[in-house]
Amino acid sequence: MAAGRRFLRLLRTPSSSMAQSPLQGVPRSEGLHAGQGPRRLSIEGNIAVGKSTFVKLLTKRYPEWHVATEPVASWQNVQAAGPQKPFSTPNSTNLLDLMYREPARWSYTFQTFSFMSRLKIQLEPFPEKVLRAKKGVQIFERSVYSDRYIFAKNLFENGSLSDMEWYIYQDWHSFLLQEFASRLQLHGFIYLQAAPQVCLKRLHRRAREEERGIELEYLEQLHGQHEAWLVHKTTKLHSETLLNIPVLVLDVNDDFSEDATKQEEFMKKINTFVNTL
Ligand code: UDP
Ligand code: DCM
Ligand code: MG
Repeated sequence: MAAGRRFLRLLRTPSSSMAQSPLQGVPRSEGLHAGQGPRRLSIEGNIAVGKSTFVKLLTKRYPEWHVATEPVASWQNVQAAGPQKPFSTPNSTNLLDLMYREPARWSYTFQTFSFMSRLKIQLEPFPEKVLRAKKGVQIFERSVYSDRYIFAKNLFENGSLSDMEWYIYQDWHSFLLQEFASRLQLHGFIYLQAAPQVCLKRLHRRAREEERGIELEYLEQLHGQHEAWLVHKTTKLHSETLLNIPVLVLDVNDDFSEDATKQEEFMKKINTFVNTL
């Protein structure tokens, strides 16, 4: 089944309707930038844009930084006996696969699970090497914010989350983010930006089995969500703090994985960016 086509068919909110005041009715919250502790950044970007490839480069260049990769493997192997589908074993379920096969049934379940796995990672204490460093840096591959403002929001807009599910999701998401605000704080986003066509090409190159039905239209929807949130700043957010977190946009349309000059250019930009945070 073509997941992208299915998502698109269900689309009920035109993206132009997202052009609203980003903070309507939202309480002001305190800034996150006080203090001189480690700086925490998240790498954001569309599916298969090159985030994991990019964080590998960062790990090589900055071994003293701590990098937390996206826990996709745990979403592909949930320790619960589930519906017997391909890619699931008797004692585990591939939730990523279920979501792409039956988005209306499994998207809410997937989004709660992926959020919880992300929350646990973001709440972990700073590793020793980060605390020891003069300017410790922690990098996350995506964040609890992209879970909501990219994926869950998009799944609601294309009809894969019901009104009730989206309401409940936002309710607990806002509550938990408020409860854990100080421990979840991020100081910057690095947005890897590329055309959806480029992401599709890389998605095919990676050939992750569960994603084989994803079509260009779905990547276009997600691209629109990234642009609205991180570039145009038109996405309605739960807190002003989030709106004010600095964003570094890197154009990764050209392949960078084998291009040392390009990599050097990115590393310089990141170094400058981190030093301003
Ligand atoms: N890739 C590539 N050129 C690049 C960056 C990535 O060919 O400049 C490939 C990479 O080898 C992988 C696919 O694109 O096969 C998706 O990359 P990655 O898993 O890093 O993307 P993510 O989903 O983490 O953003
Ligand atoms: N994903 C999702 N919802 C989230 C986070 C991720 O649907 N909140 C999906 C998109 C990709 C996979 O999980 O199929 C993450 O892989 P990637 O790093 O390639 O984007
Ligand atoms: Mg990745």
